[in-house]
Amino acid sequence: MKNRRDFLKTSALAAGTLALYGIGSKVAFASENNEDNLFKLPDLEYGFEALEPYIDTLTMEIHYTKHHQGYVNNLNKAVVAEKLQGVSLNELLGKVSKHSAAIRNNAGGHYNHSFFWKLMRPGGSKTPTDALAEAITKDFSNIDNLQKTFSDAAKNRFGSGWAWLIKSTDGKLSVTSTPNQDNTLMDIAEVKGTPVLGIDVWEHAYYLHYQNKRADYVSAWWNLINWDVALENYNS
Ligand code: MN3
Repeated sequence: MKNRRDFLKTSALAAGTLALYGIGSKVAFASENNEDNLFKLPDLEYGFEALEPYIDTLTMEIHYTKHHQGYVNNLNKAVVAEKLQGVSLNELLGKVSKHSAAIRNNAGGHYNHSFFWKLMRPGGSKTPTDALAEAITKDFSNIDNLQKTFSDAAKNRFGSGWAWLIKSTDGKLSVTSTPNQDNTLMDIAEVKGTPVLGIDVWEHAYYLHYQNKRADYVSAWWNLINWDVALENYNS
């Protein structure tokens, strides 16, 4: 999924290309939309088996091909029904209170899962770096303290939802959680901010392998974090 900066860069490039070829300047852009102005499932940058033993192959396959695809399909149905084609995902989230529950649940589901796949990589990476490392030290003293605070939020989220590490507009890091497929970019979120880390704690994310042991899944998940992506999120 592209961040806003990439989007603007890509748009400028594409607009330049179109002008270059005399195709005209009026172009409908939408960051994650395809040419039909509908959303699509992003490519997974690793295989379903790649996150073993922390997340099992079958869970990954079902989670990506059924759950995430389902959010994309239902988001597109809602976008067409509500004549919102061409509105970007971030715009939908930022004004989600103006739209239907179908938009809230499925725009959230599409954003959250796209974010989640990208944040993980086989073998993870050892530690946060650069500005993110400094911010963690400033706001949590150390990584262990962040890990504990975040993991507690993930374990204590009642029912289905997500736990987040977010950056607020003043640059401060904090941990929060949201129910269902809500996230901290939504105008209805109690605590708002840019997601830096996020974990899916719906049972579909872990039940086949961990059954009721959500805490074991949360603790294993730290082995998968791509801290380069977390840094990009922090800097976005
Ligand atoms: Mn999920």
